[in-house]
Amino acid sequence: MNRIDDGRPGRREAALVLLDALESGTRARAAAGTPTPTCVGITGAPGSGKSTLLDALVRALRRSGETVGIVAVDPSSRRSGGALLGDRARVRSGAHDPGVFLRSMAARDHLGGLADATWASVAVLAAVFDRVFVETVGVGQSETEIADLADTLLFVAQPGAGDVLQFMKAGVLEHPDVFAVNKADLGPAAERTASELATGLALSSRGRSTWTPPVLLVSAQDGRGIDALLDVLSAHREHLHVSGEATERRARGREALVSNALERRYGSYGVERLGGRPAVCARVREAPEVSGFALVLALGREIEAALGRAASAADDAARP
Ligand SMILES: Nc1nc2c(ncn2[C@@H]2O[C@H](COP(=O)(O)OP(=O)(O)OP(=O)(O)O)[C@@H](O)[C@H]2O)c(=O)[nH]1
Ligand SMILES: [Mg+2]
Repeated sequence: MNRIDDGRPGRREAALVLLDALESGTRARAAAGTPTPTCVGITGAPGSGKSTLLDALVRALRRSGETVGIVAVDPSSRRSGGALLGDRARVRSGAHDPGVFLRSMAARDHLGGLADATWASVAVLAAVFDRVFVETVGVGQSETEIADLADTLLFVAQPGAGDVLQFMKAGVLEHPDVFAVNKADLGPAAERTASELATGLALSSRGRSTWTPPVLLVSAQDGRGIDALLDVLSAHREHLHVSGEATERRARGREALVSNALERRYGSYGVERLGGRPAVCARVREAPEVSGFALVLALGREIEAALGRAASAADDAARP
């Protein structure tokens, strides 16, 4: 993780090579029939209880002997380091347990590269732990990026979070596979929010999946609904495999991750050198056996070569 976090020029390639090796290892395990971890993304408004809920899930998973890797992403940097440490304290179960690893990441530590850093961290954790979770505050861009990365997206709402129309306008109903209304211990307000969410979901159109996102009432505080939530997460994992959606979803996610990474590195001008985003996505689709990280490296080299040619052509043109 230290190596992939090393942002110095020249180190990025070494990091991508390492990540490629990790991803290839994970893929080889999958090919040999060894179960590989699915990545569950957790989003929701600040304070909805994502970290507390994750802590409850982790404790339940540890009781059944599963190891857990967690990436906690704070895209807004709106909190101080102290608050991030508070976050760490809330996911308490990992403190003295080698079966749990938590990595907190703030935007200010990864200028321009939080999404890349998250992708990389997930690849590292997936090579080591049975389960991988990514927690991120549900604000704008980070949410769609987590949807590209996660196999299952869990949205955490809290009582009084809003009505049908607000949920629909905020776009929170589009991506998540599972909805949990947390703080059910607070009473009937939680049930009202759950039914608003369910109504909103029934009204919204959601792609071609045959999966109907369930809405659960849970309490991270008193533990109600936690086992049911774990069952639903397993059921979604099962659904992805049985329906074949796992492959399609990972393929689409990979296209987005690679294109986004290239765009951040070389700008849309750079990506245009390869024919633009659709062309890049097609290249990614044509190489399912190559890791996303290796593709970023290879396509990045092509862009650099094209940019170099453009630069020397401009030099030639400028010559008297
Ligand atoms: N009553 C009640 N309070 C809860 C429950 N779960 C979390 N809380 C409280 O809600 C507050 C926010 O919890 P967090 O877990 O930090 O929420 P979060 O969504 O991770 O917040 P950010 O990371 O800041 O976005 C804390 O004070 C928790 O103690 C619950 O099930 N019931
Ligand atoms: Mg949190």
